[in-house]
Amino acid sequence: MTKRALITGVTGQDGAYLSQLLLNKGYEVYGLVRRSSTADVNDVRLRWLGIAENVRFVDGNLRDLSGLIRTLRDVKPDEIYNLAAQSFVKSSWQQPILTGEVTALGVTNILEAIRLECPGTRFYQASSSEMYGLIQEEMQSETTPFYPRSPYAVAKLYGHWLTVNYRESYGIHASSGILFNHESPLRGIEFVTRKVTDGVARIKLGLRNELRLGNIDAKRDWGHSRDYVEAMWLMMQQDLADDYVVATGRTTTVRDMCRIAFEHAGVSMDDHLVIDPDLFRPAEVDVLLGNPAKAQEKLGWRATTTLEEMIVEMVDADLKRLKR
Ligand code: NDP
Ligand code: GDR
Repeated sequence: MTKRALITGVTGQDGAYLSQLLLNKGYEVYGLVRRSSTADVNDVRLRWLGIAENVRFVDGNLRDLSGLIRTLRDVKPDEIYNLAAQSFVKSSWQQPILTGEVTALGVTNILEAIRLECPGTRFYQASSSEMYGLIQEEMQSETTPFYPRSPYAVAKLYGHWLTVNYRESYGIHASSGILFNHESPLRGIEFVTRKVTDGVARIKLGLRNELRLGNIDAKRDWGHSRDYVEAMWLMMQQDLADDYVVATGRTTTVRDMCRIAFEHAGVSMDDHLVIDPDLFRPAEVDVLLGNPAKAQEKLGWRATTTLEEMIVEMVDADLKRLKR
């Protein structure tokens, strides 16, 4: 029988790659999209992958419980992937209440809709390495204590624990993927990797002269979104729901990530990179390094794309896009 998946956040980076993966596996893919005054769905990423026509859009918002209940009644999904969120950490200080309403309480809405309408549906929650924040252990695993450092991370921690709680309270097949940073040519322009690859491509083409960044000493464990959505799907295929860290096990400074992009484009980093104190955050997560041993052992998952390969792919995609 054809499986049916509902993805919230289908217009985002992960929503696009996950749609592609599920369509390739023969799923019927439904995507929750929020209405905007421009009539068209924001399907630019899905179009980039050539799959916009294959995703069935349903109107909805993570903040609207009754709409979610109606959607689940109509769609009757076998699997729900909750990727929707106010996902930009820096914005969460500017919009802490909105971040809480969507990124935290939105999880309650969708889990309540599942409990009331289709308790047999499997649920994936997009949790985040940001929950570790002020690091308690050198390598973070499923058992490392959390210490969130932004309104975003606090909201994600709520969503994570609610997922665990609905699993334990109601027996819902609800899994939480604690994903470390993952990027791609479809990454939003506000996130540091894409800001760098787009900026470097603009400098290379003579469209701009400088790239302004904040804290380039921060370290992140970066992987590719295409690899990470596979881990989401694998979690949903397990007999028992559980929580998994998804990471590469390698950490790199923003500075060194930047260097890969500049060197690939053949542009001098020293001549063009400017540090802007306004871009520093009120509280920083200095270093993240994930231990993916459990995902490797239980899901048979591992990251396949190196940081170098990914940054080169992103710079090339931005050069191509800008030349067009
Ligand atoms: P994006 O920011 O690219 O996508 C976010 C999505 O959420 C968009 O489709 C957006 O829709 C949607 N959305 C926002 N608010 C609402 C709302 N109120 N109702 C319905 N939809 C809404 O994020 P990513 O694809 O990068 O990440 C996917 C998820 O994984 C997010 O929850 C993120 O926090 C989490 N995560 C991401 C990591 C990463 O490194 N990428 C790492 C760990 C966790 P619209 O197009 O209308 O704005
Ligand atoms: P992050 O990603 O906050 O880790 O959250 P981001 O790319 O925004 O920042 C990574 C690190 O780079 C530093 N930095 C800058 N960041 C941005 N955006 N812009 C800059 O100019 C800049 N200069 C330095 C930041 O201070 C930070 O240390 C991402 C999101 O996808 C979350 O949704 C997800 O949960 C986590 O990854 C895991």
